Amino acid sequence: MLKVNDRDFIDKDFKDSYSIIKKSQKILVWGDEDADGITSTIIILRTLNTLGKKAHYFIPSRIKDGIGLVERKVDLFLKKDFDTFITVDCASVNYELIKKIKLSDKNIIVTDHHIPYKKKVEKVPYINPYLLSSKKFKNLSGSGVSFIFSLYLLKKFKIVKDYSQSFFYDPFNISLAAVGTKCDKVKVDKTNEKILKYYNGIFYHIPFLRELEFDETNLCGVFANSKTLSFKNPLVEYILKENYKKSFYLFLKDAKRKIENYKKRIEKYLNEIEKKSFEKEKYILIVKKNIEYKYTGVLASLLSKKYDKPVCIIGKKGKNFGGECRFDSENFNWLDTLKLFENYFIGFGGHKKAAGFEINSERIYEFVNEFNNRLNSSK
Ligand SMILES: [Mn+2]
Repeated sequence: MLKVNDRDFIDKDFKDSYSIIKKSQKILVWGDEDADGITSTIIILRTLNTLGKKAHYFIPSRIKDGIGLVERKVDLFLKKDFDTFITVDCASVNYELIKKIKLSDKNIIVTDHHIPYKKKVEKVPYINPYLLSSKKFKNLSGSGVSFIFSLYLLKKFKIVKDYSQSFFYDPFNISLAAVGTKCDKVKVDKTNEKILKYYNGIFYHIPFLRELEFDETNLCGVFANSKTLSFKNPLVEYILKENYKKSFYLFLKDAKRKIENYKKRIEKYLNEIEKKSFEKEKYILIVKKNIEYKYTGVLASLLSKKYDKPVCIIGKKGKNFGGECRFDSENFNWLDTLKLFENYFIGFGGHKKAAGFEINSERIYEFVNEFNNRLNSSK
């Protein structure tokens, strides 16, 4: 069991969150479309339900809306009768939209584990390990943050007497926190170790996962690939309603099959690509016209780790081609590197470690030549 005490919740943000939730009539939980985002959403919804609070959720579609608070959807929800937003696993960096929500006379509580780069917005509680005092919370995933927040709330609302009762109050929530922790691949420190102990519980709470012989990889895959469709997220819907009927079984079966196919595809492409040797190159740039764009990021990431070099893979993207470039190193910047070639691109963007571009098929070989001339032929 994870042992916490009042000192772990000493920051004013906890108390302020409590006051906000206490007077809230209708809450919107704003999640994130990945494994710890989805599990966080369910954890907070279950907790609010225990507290007797009316709550709904929204998980933006990463493809259609983006990540975190996104203006179009914020505007839409500001028109509805929610008086409080609670973000989970996101929004630490959405300063302007947080201000917008505050200006509309609504409350917002940010719960997240991503690094904030500026000062917090005034009068907004942030439950974020980077901003909290307790060192125990340092490496929590988004779902870990939601879970410790729920430990606090259950005691504060006097649903339980102490934190150990809080911990075991909703065993499903511990398992969900463990799934998010595992799938988000956060550092396994003492706190996370204690949460991860309850990982196997998920197979008891959702017996279909056991029947369908899910393992860690495809379990994380299913939680990370539950896509929002017309404001609903299938996995959240099934789990929250504890609707363990045939349709849920079929949903899981289909999701597992898709993930396994994806994995097979990736392995096949890696085999094809690695027929060539990359020992000499400083930068690896590969054009694979038969590979669909959606695989290029994962492939580039796997290869860059394996060869410890910057890697870019170009694949088919609609009627054009798209490249995804990866390298996890502090001394390298893919975005700056791509800027050198921007004349070749229809568009490009990203950040240091991951960037991408779109290119017209006629220009690919010109680009590849110049890329190799400038970056791979020297010495
Ligand atoms: Mn997340």
